[in-house]
Amino acid sequence: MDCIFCKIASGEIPSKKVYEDDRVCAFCDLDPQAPVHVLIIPKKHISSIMELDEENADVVSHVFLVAKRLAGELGLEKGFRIVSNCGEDGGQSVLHLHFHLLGGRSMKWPPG
Ligand code: DGP
Repeated sequence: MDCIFCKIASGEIPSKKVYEDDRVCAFCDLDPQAPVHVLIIPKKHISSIMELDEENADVVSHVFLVAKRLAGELGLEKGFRIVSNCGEDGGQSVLHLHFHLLGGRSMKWPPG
């Protein structure tokens, strides 16, 4: 499958990985929007939130536990934001489910 994030997960495309286990990996975003901007992805290809179902959704809770762990390791004690853009109006540009972990600065609301 011609998916950038599948290739990052497999190591075919290099990335700055900050976490990896059998189900997920996390790496620094190429175009950081905050001092800490990490993408956490399931290794198995899931296109977006819209492709989640009872069979594959367990990985999402695992992603959040990994996010909590990374927030501690990356010094985000003051807080952070997790974002998953979905579909065209959501601003999703890579069609492999991913969660942005953003921190290291104060976040605005609502996002643009
Ligand atoms: P989204 O717009 O929510 O689909 O976010 C996709 C993010 O992926 C965007 O912030 C930039 C990042 N990105 C795209 N291609 C690469 C890549 O090859 N390597 C890394 N590290 N990040 C990438």
